[in-house]
Amino acid sequence: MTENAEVSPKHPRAESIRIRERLTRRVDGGVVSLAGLIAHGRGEAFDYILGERTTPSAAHAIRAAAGALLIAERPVLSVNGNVAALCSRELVELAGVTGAKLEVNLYHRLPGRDSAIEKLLRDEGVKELLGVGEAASAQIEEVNSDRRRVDPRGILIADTVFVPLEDGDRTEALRRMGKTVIAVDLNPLSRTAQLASITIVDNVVRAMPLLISEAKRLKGHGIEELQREVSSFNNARVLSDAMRTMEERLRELSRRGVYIGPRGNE
Ligand code: PTJ
Repeated sequence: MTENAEVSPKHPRAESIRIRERLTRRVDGGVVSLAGLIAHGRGEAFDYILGERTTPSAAHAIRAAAGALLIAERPVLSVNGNVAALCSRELVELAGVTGAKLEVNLYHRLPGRDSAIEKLLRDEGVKELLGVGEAASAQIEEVNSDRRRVDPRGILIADTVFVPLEDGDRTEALRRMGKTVIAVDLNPLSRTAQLASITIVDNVVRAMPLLISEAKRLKGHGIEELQREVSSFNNARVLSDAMRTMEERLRELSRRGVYIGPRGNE
């Protein structure tokens, strides 16, 4: 059994511990893989350096991502174990606002994981869910993991795919297939971050609610305006901004020798 402790609201890092517990509590049922816990730890480390807040350049990427989802003809939100555990409600809401389909797509497709994730999403009210069981019957040959198994009604024919917390292989393959790929990744150096069309360098827990409100706000805007916003987006610049923020913060923190987070010294 995975153990979960009471988190005191007075703990200076209560929010971070609560997020961890949302993941660890989902290991036993198979939603989150053990590799998912490692991936989260890596993300946390980058989040410390970033300052645990949404930077202006991440907000810019979120705006472009919302626009790209709204102008897409066949958008799909790809769901893995970590995002199901952390943001299933937000995924269902984002799908509703943008008209995107939801598809379960797993790096480790162990027996029962897809249906455990399905249950979480059904509990949040999702009606149509792709990629569960035999429905993941198509293959993207270039992908060297279970992620190659996709739904022929979803990722295979999508023009835009949202891939929060992804590994580089599939991002590369999807780009080669001519799709727009939107990633959320706290590590601006990862292959996914580098290869995606739009990379949101932010914690998925902070980015999802912002993405939903941007999509709601932009929904009333004209398609040409959205297309202009998306086509003028420069992903290399956003990645440079994220690295510069980290560099400047580390320089400042190393001068003081203390950690300063969004709520001050912790
Ligand atoms: O559920 P599965 O089987 O599909 O597997 C999911 C994981 C995440 C294990 C799988 O996609 C994987 O192995 O991913 P990687 O290659 O470890 O990459 C995950 C990336 O997400 C890393 O660059 C982390 O820095 C980043 N990351 C982790 N947690 C967060 C994050 N980015 C944003 N928000 C987070 N909370």
